Amino acid sequence: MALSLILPTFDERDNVVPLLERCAVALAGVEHEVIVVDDASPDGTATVARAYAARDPVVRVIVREPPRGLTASNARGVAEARHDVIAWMDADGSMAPELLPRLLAPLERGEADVVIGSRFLPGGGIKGHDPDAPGLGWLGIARRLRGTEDSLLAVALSSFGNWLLRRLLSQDVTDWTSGFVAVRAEVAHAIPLEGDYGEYFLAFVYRALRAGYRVREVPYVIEPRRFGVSKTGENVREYARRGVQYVAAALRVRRAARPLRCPARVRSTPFRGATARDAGERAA
Ligand SMILES: Nc1nc2c(ncn2[C@@H]2O[C@H](COP(=O)(O)OP(=O)(O)O)[C@@H](O)[C@H]2O)c(=O)[nH]1
Ligand SMILES: [Mg+2]
Repeated sequence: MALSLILPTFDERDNVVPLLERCAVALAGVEHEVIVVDDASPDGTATVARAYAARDPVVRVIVREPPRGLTASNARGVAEARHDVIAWMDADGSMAPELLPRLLAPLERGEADVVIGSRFLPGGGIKGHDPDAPGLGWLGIARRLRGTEDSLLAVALSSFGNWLLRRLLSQDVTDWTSGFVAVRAEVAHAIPLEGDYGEYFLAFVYRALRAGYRVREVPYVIEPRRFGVSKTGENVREYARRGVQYVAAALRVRRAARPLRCPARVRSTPFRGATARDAGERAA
């Protein structure tokens, strides 16, 4: 089993090389390639990534033309992937590549088709969570986020959003917005990544579940971003816009997957004359 790891980047100049170095160590025992998909970052991410790739032949750097987009970048990575397992994760250093072998294990054992890194399983944790000192709850999280590039508001909204998504979609998955995942290549090719930003993830996982693929989660603790800024949002208005995008995507995939009305019930409805209203009611 060999791995294609996709790293989408936009303005991650100070994060991408340290991450590539960590990937090389974490994946030393795994046949792999790393595909950096950069959206022509103005900060020169592609330049530093290419300088690294010149020294490490398993790393490829793809620079996309505008318009930029996280979903389109991950989809491009999937299209370029050569191996039988495909994984993708954020490239800001918040997700530990050291977790990758644990994501791959259930795929290797043939026990799963999709393995998600989850912040919400026991043993996992949101940004600012300290597994060695979990006390103080949100107060401790707020304190530990100070001096990082992540905000308490973003972390709280992400937790609330996932609570809501578990109710809208399924409790079988705890982290519907993870974005840290390893999948059998067949699944990634069967279920295209669709959307604009992070909402592609919940749609992908929901469709995979509905298609009968085996979805597993592995807990991990996400780290706050140290360099650069979040592209999810920087203020309440931007988070609200993303939130609406995510919930709309959840409702859309849920609706698309709803089975058609039971035909037996439609047939047993007595025919009461062909008025437009009756026809409308039956079709509803
Ligand atoms: N290629 C590409 N990557 C993106 C884009 N937007 C965000 N990313 C990357 O997606 C990952 C997650 O973005 P991030 O800003 O960390 O979002 P946050 O974790 O929700 O704050 C990072 O690796 C970003 O560089 C984009 O438009 N194009
Ligand atoms: Mg991030």
